[in-house]
Amino acid sequence: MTIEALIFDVDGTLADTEEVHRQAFNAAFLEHGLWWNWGGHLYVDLLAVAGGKERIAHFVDTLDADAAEKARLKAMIPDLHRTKTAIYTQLVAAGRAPLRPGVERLVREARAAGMKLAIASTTTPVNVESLVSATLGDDALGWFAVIAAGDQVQAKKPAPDIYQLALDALGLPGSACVAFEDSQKGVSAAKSAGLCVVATPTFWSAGEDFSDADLVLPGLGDRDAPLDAVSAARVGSQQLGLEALRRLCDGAARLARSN
Ligand code: XBP
Ligand code: MG
Repeated sequence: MTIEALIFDVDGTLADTEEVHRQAFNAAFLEHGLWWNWGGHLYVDLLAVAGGKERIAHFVDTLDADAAEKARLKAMIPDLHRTKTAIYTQLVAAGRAPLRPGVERLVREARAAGMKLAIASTTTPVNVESLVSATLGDDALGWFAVIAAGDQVQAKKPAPDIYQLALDALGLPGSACVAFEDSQKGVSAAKSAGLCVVATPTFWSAGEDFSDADLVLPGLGDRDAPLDAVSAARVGSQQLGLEALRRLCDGAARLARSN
């Protein structure tokens, strides 16, 4: 398999951002006079719903309130989410969401090898821009040939739409690309779009089913955070590199053809 592009999910994959999102949601609720507070356990459940606006609407549906009150609360969502996004980007700009181990190394390796880079995320585009700028520098936004994010598609993950949008913009088939994801719904979206998928679960997604992924790792590994012994044995190195990716995805393609 010739890998033409690496396509990265953002939240949980480039960086472990969901705690920052959770804090931004709670701060926005307070700012709008809502005494809602999403604790960690509740947020793990709410993350089953992709998209911050959709997540708030789902939460409203769970409230013990009449239809008129739910309609009133849902009418607040656009303003609520704008406030949340403003708070989130401030927290990210302040360095609250560092890249996960191995992400910068692999991005730089792929660039040096002439591969294309893209992003396929459910989060709001300005969140992607703030995270990439804060962690890789302002020039790094130009490293990504395509940034497919948020409401650019109607159907969010696990629908494949955001990956298909990225593939169409890249002019590449899914079979020539590798996706990196942290959640079951993200793995499903990328597999449905025909990509080879590496999953790197976080605390927030640890309990999910990753059996559809072509490879599951605790992280991508780097000098300061090498892979554990079992993962390193599977990858053949202390960190996931382009050669291991090629072997992995060749194997995945052969398996897919034999089924
Ligand atoms: C994860 C999501 C996003 C974030 C919140 O996106 O589902 O909704 O949790 O961001 P990814 P917004 O596909 O990158 O894992 O409030 O901007 O939606
Ligand atoms: Mg994610």
